[in-house]
Amino acid sequence: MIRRSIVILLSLGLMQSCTRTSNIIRIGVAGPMTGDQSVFGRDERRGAELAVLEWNRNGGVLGKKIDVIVEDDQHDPRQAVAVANRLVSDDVVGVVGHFNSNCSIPASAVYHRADIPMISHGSTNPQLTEQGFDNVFRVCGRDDQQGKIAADFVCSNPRFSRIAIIQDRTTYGQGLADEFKRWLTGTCRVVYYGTIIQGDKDFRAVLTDVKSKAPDLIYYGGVYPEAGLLVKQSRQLGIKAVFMSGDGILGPEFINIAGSAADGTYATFGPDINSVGTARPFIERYRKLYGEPGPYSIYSYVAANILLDAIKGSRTTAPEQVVNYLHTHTFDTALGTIQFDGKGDVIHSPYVIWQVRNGHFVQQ
Ligand code: ABU
Repeated sequence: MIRRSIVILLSLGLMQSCTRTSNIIRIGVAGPMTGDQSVFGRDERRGAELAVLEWNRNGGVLGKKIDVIVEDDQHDPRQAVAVANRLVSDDVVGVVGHFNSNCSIPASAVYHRADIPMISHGSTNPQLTEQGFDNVFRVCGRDDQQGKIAADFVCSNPRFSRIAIIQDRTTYGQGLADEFKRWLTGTCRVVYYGTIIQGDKDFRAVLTDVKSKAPDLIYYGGVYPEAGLLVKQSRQLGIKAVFMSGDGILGPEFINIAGSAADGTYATFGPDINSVGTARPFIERYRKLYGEPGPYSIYSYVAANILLDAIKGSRTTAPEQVVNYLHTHTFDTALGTIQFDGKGDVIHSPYVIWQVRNGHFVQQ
């Protein structure tokens, strides 16, 4: 027993001394790199890798080269925990991600135990930053904010009073749908509330029920693979109701799946980065390397930059100092100035309304 403890202590000491003497600093990037949401994972990886490329061109951080370790959580909570444990053993100094709230939340407990800062670029469920973990941050907004913006938009339009709500039973989908429902006011009333299962392809049974309630608007809590099919199949069934959802459907994939049925769909998301002056250099460099940025590419780029800024500013990778730096400083980023509140949420998170017009998402 004593001998085993000595071996463990010796290996721990060796590991720490390796980290101290290594010329490399590792950061983790975790998200859905494969599977039906892999476009979000690809955008996340590209955004973070671009940030690291730029830092390395300028000499790295603390005089060390930065390496990115990319992990695939397949938007599966169990896989996310496994991935988080792997990143901890790989000795990363911080993590960008995860993307899906049902992955970020269980993974955050692993990073919290290991004392590693994580900055999610796209997990919007409020619970992520309500756990009291001081190492957890996000650069996107929250679903209680975007749910309210969506409900205010819908209920201020006299066209919409009969509301159907469908959600995909995930942490994100259910949370967003329920926040939207919570903020409905005035003449808006819910005539249908139902669920689908993520991964299913045929939603005609649910949509037939929806049709019988004659809604003016269908609000969906979920992500683009199912959202695209829901819109397409609702039009095939002759449903004329306007479709609306959240940040999980932004991007060309939703439109590719839904086809021309996508036109007129509303969604909530941050402002168009093409109108944000600070985003211009990012857009140019990203386009040169990868083509058009996806909706969350810049958020991942910003998360990686903030993490590295905090390491540089605190002159150490020691988690306590890095986390303290993140909580106490403002960051000039491609998305503008970002400051975190005590929970790790951004102090200013503007949500705006987008609509699909002629096959493209356009900010209203
Ligand atoms: N926020 C868009 C989808 C990712 C998530 O929060 O689950």
